[in-house]
Amino acid sequence: MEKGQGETPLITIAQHILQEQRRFPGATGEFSFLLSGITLAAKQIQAKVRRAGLTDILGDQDSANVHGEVQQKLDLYSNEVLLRALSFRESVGILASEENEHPAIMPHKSPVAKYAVVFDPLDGSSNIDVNVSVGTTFSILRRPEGADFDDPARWVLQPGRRQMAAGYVVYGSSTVMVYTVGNGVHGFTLDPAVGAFVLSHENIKMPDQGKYYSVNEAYRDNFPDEYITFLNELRSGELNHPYASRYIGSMVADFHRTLLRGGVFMYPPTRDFAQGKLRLLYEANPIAMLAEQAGGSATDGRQRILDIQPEDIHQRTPLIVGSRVEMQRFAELLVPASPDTGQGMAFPP
Ligand code: AHM
Ligand code: MG
Repeated sequence: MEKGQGETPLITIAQHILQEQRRFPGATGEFSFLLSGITLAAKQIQAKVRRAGLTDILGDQDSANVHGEVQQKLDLYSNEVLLRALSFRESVGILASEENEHPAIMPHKSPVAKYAVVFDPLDGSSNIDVNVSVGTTFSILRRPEGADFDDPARWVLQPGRRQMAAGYVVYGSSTVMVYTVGNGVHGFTLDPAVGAFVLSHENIKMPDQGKYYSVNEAYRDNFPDEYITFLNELRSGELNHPYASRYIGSMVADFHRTLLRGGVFMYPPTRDFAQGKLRLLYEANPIAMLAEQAGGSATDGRQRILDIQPEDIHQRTPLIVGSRVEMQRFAELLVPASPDTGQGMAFPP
C-alpha cells in the first residue's frame, strides 16, 4: 500500500512542525507560524511554476539583480510572494533575499521579533524556461542579543552553525519540501489534490557513499589541482567503484538527489571565480545544515561551511557537500592552508 494511504498515518508539515516545537518547553508557536509562512509561499510559487508555460510569466524581466544577473519574471514573483508571506509575522524582524541588495526591515519593527529569514526565492532560474527543476532555499537565524532595526546586517551576518532551521523546496516532478530544525531532516511531498505537504521522507539519512558526482565539468580545467585529482579518482573507481555524473544546474535539485542517493555535489572555485558562484547565506548554509543533519558534511575546501563568519550578505563560497566516504577522501586530498607560504591556497599566489 502506498505510504500516506491507509496504514501509515498522514502527517502534514504543519502537524510535524508543531510536534517538533513541543520539544522546546515554553515554545509559543511563533516559530511554527513563521514556517507556515514559508509553506504557504511555496504553494503559491509552485502553482505559478506549474502553469509557467501557460501564463505570461516566462522569460526575463529586463532588470538585473545585485549580482548583475538578469532577473526572470518568476524570480521576482517568488521573491514578492515570500516577502509578503513573511512580513506579516511579528516574530520576523528582517528578511534578506538573493534578489534584494539590502535586507528588508519589517515595518512593524516589533520588539518581540526574534528571527531573521534569508532566502533564495527561486534558485536555478536559468532552468525555468526549459521546464527543468528549480527550487527555493531558506535559512532562519535568531536575532542576536542587542541587535536592533538600525543594523539589519547584524541579524543575518552569523555563521551557519547558528541557524535555527533551514530547508528547501524543490519544484520537480512533484513539489517536495525538506527542512530541519536541528533534529534530523524531514521531507514532505505536496499532495496537489488537497494542497497539503504530507510527510513522505521521514528522518532522511544520506547514504555513506553514493554513485554520482555532480559538478559543472565544463569548468574542470579551471579547478584547483585537488579537485581535478578528486574527480579523476571518482571516475576511475579508486573509491570502491567508478562514479557516473549527474548535473542539473539547479543546486536544490542536484542536492536533493545527493541527499537521497548519496555522492557529492560541488561548485568549486575556478581561476576566474575564487569564491565559486554559490551564495553562502541563503544557498550554502541551509544545504550544509541539512547535509550535516543527514549524516553528511559540507566544506568550502578550507573549512566547514557552517563555521564561516560571513562579512557580506551576498558573499559567495565554494561548496563541496556530500556523503561521508566522498567527503573524507576529498578532505585527505586538501593540502592544509598556510597563509605564510600560500601552500594549500586554492591558487597559490
Ligand atoms: P541562481 O541563484 O542565479 O539561479 O544561480 C545558482 C545556480 C545553482 O542552482 C546551480 O548550482 C548553479 O547556479 C549552476 O551554475 P552553472 O551554470 O555555472 O553550473
Ligand atoms: Mg540562487
